[in-house]
Amino acid sequence: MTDIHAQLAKAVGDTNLFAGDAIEDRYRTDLSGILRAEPGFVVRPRTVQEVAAILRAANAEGIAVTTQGGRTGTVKGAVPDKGAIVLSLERMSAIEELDPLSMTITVEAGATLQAVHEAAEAAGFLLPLDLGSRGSATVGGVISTNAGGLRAVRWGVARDMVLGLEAVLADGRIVTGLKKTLKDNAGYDWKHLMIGSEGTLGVVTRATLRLRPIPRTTMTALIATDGFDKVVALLRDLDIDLGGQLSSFEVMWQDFYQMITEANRAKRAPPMPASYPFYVLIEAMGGDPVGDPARFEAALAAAIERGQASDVVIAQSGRERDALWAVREDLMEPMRKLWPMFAFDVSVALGDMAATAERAITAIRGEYPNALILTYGHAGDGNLHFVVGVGDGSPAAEHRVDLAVYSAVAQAGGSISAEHGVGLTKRDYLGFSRTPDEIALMRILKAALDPGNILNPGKILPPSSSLQ
Ligand code: LAC
Ligand code: ZN
Repeated sequence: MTDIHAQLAKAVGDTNLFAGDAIEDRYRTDLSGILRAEPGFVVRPRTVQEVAAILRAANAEGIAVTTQGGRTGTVKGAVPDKGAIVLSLERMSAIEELDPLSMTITVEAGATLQAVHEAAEAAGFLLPLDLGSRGSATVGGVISTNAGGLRAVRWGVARDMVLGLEAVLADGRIVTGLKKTLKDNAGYDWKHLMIGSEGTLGVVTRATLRLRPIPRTTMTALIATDGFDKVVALLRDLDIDLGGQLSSFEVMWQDFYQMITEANRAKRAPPMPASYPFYVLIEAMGGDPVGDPARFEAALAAAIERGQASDVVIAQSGRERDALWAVREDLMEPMRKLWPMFAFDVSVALGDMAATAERAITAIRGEYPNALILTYGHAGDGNLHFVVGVGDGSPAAEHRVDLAVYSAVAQAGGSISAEHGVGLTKRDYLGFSRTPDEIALMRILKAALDPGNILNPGKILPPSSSLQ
């Protein structure tokens, strides 16, 4: 037994330490689906003290540690290096405290988003952060990527819901700051360094999250429009007309709508024809069961009146609501057609979104005339998704498509990652949306917090020998 093996065994016990062939495949990959990792060890701690012991040992021996949550990331951020230690937080999944007076919930990082939703709802509260992979994504994972998802237009991203954090530093020091208030200006707000750092600056072990009272009403509609300028106007006018209740504003390009409704036709009839250039799925949530639906209908009638909406379907039941959301979320079947595919989560200012999408799509088709491209996004957040299939999953093809998309994004001064993070997949493009000085500052932070470079090394920042 090597020294590190013995130290890890001492930290978590033999039953929660796996090495070599005893490592299950699920620890080797993420949603990007490329089975390539050969970690040296998997450890499954139960307590923050065990996490600290693991990091102390790894730091002393100079062995890389990749922390894993639900492994539903898409950028290889949770894919370990050869020989590295996988630190899986799956056994640290307790819902520790729900404080109904302060409207907060404190959980361990391995709890799934869905488990937190359910605990909050049982007590009459909503954790607004919601995304398609809610059943597998963990609190630690959504914090490490600063996930956004479907309701950011109203309640913000993960960063806006984290009030307090506990994290373990590279040297094993446990830093606990589980505050329950929004306002805390007592010096540097270190938790924001951890949020979105993809396991490169520390290991998040606990979080205190801000809850909201659960809304009494949910209104959902699908809207067709005949131009992106109408989409933009619709967002602005609905925000006002719905009195601040607009909680989702999801835009789908015609190709997306066609492909999804066609692929799922056996399961459900399309809610409206596929003949419109753009579709917007909106949801509003409020507190007045009588007034809210009436206001919602009036706002949509006004949108039709103004020519912003060409067609509208309003969900009349929970079942109809699910069917409308399925148009946006039931992507499994259509995505099979695109496989092997490349997925993007860029952001640009809303005013630049249509032109950026067009530029990226034109550039992709310039390389691959028959490319299948799904274009959609969380328009209210400036967040645009492309899923691209060119019939070739090779690194060379991926690079060509990446360049097409990221060049368009850079031209608009946007970001190469709106919500999924950088991981390994995008690190060579960091310079497309960050200046050399911004990247230099990131390196200073990384060196200060992880001088031995053991925390998820190689993720986010390209190796320092490269030009960026
Ligand atoms: C979505 C994921 C891909 O919004 O972020 O569908
Ligand atoms: Zn998304």
